[in-house]
Amino acid sequence: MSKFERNPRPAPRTSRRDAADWLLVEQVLAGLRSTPKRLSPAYLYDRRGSQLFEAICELPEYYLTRTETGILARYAAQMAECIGKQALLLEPGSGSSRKTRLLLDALPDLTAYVPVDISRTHLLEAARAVQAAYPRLEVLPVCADFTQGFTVPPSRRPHSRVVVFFPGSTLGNFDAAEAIRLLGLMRRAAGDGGGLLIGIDLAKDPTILERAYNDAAGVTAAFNLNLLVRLNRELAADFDQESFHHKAVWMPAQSRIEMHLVSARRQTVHVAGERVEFAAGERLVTEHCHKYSAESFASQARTAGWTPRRSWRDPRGYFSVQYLETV
Ligand code: AVI
Repeated sequence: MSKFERNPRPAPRTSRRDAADWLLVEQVLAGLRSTPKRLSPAYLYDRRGSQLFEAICELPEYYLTRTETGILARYAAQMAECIGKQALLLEPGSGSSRKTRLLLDALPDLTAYVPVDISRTHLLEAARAVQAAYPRLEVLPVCADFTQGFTVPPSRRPHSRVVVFFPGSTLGNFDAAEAIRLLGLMRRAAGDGGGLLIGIDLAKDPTILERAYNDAAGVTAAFNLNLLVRLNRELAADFDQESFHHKAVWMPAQSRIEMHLVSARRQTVHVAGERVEFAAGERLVTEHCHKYSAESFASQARTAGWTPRRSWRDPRGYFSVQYLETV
């Protein structure tokens, strides 16, 4: 039985874990009470969700990972030139650190690599693998939620500058104000003279975009629907997976793909002891994936204190990796 079944709205308790659970219940319920109903995309990434996301990155329709990897592989030497010698590389949301290796290969004199991830097991596993592959590099894993800010841990050797590496177009999952706040946190972590190397997915033909988020094999659908499984397990909810379907739609005015779970019929769902009504066809918004122009990204970055210095694209112009500095 879930701990929320008997006491669906627990009063804040003493431990940090209980406080985190309380926050989760309150945030989920607030999202389900809003119009349209909306949940944070962070909830998509439980263990199963993270596995499904890894599978998404391999899909033929999901061009993002492959395209960005291609850009990094082709231009790593130029990126390394921008980063300069004896830098410290900080990677928020590092996950498997797979793309990072392309950079590490081009940066033999890096002072330290600081992967930051909320999943301790994942983080330590990836950090161990990087350490084994680059034995002379100091690897300093930090287990933290990067959206709350980060501190750079002390390294053995002094560094010339801190460079934040934020690939994957993860910034696109944040709405404008949040994205600017996040870029500001990175600016603070990098300090004066620091850099940011960031992957940005570009706006393109909506057919290509909608296909990338509505794949034929149904992996993105499983990823989205897994959120309901998580709510059933962790918040004593009773969502019927069969009564919702996945849909990803391009919203031109906002320049974003929205991931929806659409209610197939009129229904009542219970979540942490609260009744939630869904009309037939009503959507629950689970993720925003913003797509940028060079200008729209540069404007957000400038607002957060970054100056664009250099950018690289793939031949089709689908994706861009950008290097920015603090001055
Ligand atoms: C993690 N993030 C950059 C992905 C994206 O494309 O916005 C998440 C994702 N959602 C569905 N497919 C992939």
